[in-house]
Amino acid sequence: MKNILDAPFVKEMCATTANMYRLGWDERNGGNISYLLDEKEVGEYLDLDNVIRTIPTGFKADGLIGKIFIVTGTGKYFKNVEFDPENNLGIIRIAKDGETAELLWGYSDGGKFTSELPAHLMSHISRLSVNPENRIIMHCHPDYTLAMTQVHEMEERVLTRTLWKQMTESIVVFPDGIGVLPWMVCGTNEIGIATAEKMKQYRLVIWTLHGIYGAGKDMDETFGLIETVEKAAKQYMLTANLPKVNTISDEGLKALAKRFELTYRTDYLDL
Ligand code: 2HA
Ligand code: ZN
Repeated sequence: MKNILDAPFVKEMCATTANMYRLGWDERNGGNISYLLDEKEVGEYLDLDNVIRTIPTGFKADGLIGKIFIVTGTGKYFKNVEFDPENNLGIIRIAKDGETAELLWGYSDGGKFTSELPAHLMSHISRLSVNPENRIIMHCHPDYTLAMTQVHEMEERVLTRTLWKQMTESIVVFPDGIGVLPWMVCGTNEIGIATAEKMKQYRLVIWTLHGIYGAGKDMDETFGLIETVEKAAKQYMLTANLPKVNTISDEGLKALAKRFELTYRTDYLDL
């Protein structure tokens, strides 16, 4: 059996959480990531018949029975993951009943997965129904995105249009736009259901006065989505108090979509 600490997926979790922490996206225990793993690959590192303990998830995820995820731990700090992955991360498999997680590795101090597991697993189900390649759900609290939720209208079309017009890359990176939830209590099945509903049409969902969810096929795609929204939100916040002299027109956005052959939300343009 190979050493699990050498597994590419453990290394990716360590590198990504460290990156996110250093960008200021994950203060204290903020943020969480879940990563759908390939059973064969995990089997090279772990005995899949050895269940360390079982943990109720608090909801049913029948669409994910038998699926294996590596997930950040509840109460754990992203800044610490790279130094002690076995305590701060866990590998879980959704049991046959759909509502129990079988711990295969990690959470070594007796801990468990993120409190946002409902939002993560329900979002995985939504994204997998749209794109079977989806593997990652990522949540964090980036500053400018969060600041924008205090001062900008939180309506999907209006918010997406503002972010598309901040810089050329926006529509290229997130042509499908951004879903928005009003402020809600986090860590509940309710916010999980609402997030997953948005994830049927968006890869990005902003939680007003809380943070952002991103989904993608791999770490780079998912990280890149959030990074680009945060950059556009930064442009907005840096210029929000200044007179706007230049902006990208709807015709300009349409020309970008043509140039990059984007499938985009045409109903988000005024043409
Ligand atoms: O895991 O970010 O939303 C801590 C959080 C809760
Ligand atoms: Zn959060």
